[in-house]
Amino acid sequence: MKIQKRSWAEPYKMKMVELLNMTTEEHRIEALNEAGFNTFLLRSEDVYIDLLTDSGTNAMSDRQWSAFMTGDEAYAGSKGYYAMEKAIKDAYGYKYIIPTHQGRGAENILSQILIKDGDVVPGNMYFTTTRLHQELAGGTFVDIIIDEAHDPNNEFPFKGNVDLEKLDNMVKEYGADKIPYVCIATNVNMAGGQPISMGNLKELRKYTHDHGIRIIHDMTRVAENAYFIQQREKGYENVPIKDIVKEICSLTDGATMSAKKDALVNIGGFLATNEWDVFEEARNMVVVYEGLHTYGGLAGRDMEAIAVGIGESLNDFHQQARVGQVEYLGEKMQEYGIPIVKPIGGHGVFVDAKAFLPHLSQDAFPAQTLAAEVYLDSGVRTMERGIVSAGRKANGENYHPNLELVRFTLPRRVYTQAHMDVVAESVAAVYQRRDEIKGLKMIYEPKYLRFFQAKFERLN
Ligand code: P70
Repeated sequence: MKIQKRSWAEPYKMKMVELLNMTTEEHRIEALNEAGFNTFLLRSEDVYIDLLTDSGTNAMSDRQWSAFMTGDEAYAGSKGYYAMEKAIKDAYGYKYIIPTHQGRGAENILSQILIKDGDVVPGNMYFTTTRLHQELAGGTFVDIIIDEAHDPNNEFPFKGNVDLEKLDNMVKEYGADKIPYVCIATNVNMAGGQPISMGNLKELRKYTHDHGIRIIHDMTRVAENAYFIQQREKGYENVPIKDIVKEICSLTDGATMSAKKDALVNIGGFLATNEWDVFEEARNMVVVYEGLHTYGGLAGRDMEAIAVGIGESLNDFHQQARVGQVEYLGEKMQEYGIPIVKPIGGHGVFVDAKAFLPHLSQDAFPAQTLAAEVYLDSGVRTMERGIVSAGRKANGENYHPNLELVRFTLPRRVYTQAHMDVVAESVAAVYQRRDEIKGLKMIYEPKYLRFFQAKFERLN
C-alpha cells in the first residue's frame, strides 16, 4: 500500500511534565459560583486543561532554561539586555529597543509619546489593552479592518487586511496630521487569529508613505502571521518564516511586542522604533513606569530566555506544529458541527457563541455563558471575546461587536493531541444540551478592561 498522508509532529520531545488537576462536577460548580461565572476569576488549581490564553503560558525549551540559569542580575547593563537587543535587531531589524515588563507596558509608553488629545488612531481591529492606552493618551481608535473580518463564516484567507478606502476616508475627514500612526497587528487576535497579507501591508506602506503617516506594528504574533503568508500567499511558498518576518517588520516604523506569545517565554515585552527621537523619549519614560532602560521591568534571566525564544519562534517546523495543533482542534470541533470562526486561526479556535446559543440575545452574554458551561462540563478553561471584552464607548454605551466568540487558546508546546480530543468532546457535549442553556447578567462591572474582573449571575 502506498502511504499518501504525511503528518506533522512536534519538533521536540518531553523532558519534564507538570501533573494536571482533575476535578469533579460538584467542585466545578462551586468554583464557578465563587468566580462569578468569569473564567479569569477561577483559581488555576481548579482548572484541568487551561486554554484561557497563549500569553505567558508557553513551555520553554531546555535551551531557554539553560540561558535563563545564566541570567546576569545586574541592575544596569546586564548581559541579558544585550542578548535580547541583538536577537531583536537580528530577527526583526528595528533600530532601537526598550524592554518592558510585557506588551501593555510598551503600549503605554508609545501611546503617551505619539498620541495627542483629539488624535485618531486607525487599526486593523481593536485590541483591549492597546485601545485603552490609545484612549488614555487622548486618542480615539477607528477600526479600518476589511468587513470580511467581522463575519465568522467568511473564509477569506487574509482577514487581518486593512481596507485602504476606510483609511483614506479617515485621512479626508480628519487630515493626516491628526493620525499619529496606523496600528497594524499581525495575526489579528480579536478577529480570530487572522493574518494580514504581505501584499496588503505593502499597499498600506505606500499609502502611509505618501501621506507621511507612521505604521506601528503590534508584532505579538508576527511569526504565526508569517507562517500563514508562507502557506497562502503567492510567491512566499518557499520563503523561510524568518525572512517573511523580517520583511513584515521592514514595512513598519516601530513596534510593540508582548514576548509572552510568539517568543515562548512566561513574561516580557518591548518597544522598538527606527526613530531616534521616539527612542529618546521612550528611554526617558521607561524609567518612570517600568525600570531602567536596560531591563524595563524584567529580570536578567527573562531577557536571556526571550533572546533564545525569538530564535526558536522563527523555526518553520515549530510554526507548522504550533498552528497545526490549532487546526487539529478546529477540525475536530467542525466534525461535531460546532460553529467556529473560519479560517481556523493561528493561536486558537474561536467558537461562534451567537451561532452556538442563537436563543440568547447579546445582552445575555452568550460567549461568557458558553465559556462558563464548557468549564462546568470538563474543567476546560477558555476566554470570552465578545460584548464583555468590547466594553463601553467613551459616552458609556456598550459596544456591540459583531463577533461574539469564545477563544480556545493553545499555549505553545504544552498540550498534546489527546488533550485536544478531550476538549472537542467537551464542547460537543455542551452543544448537545445547548437549548437548555440560559444566559447571564452582570452584577459587578469594573471601570477598566471589565472582562478581567466582572462578575455574573445566571438568569432564571
Ligand atoms: C491574550 C493576551 C495580549 C496582547 C495581544 C495583542 C495583540 C497586545 C497584548 C498585550 C493577554 C490578554 C490581554 C488583554 C485581555 C485578555 C488577555 N494578549 N497586543 O490572551 O500584551 O498581555 O503582554 O500586556 O494579544 O490574548 P500583554
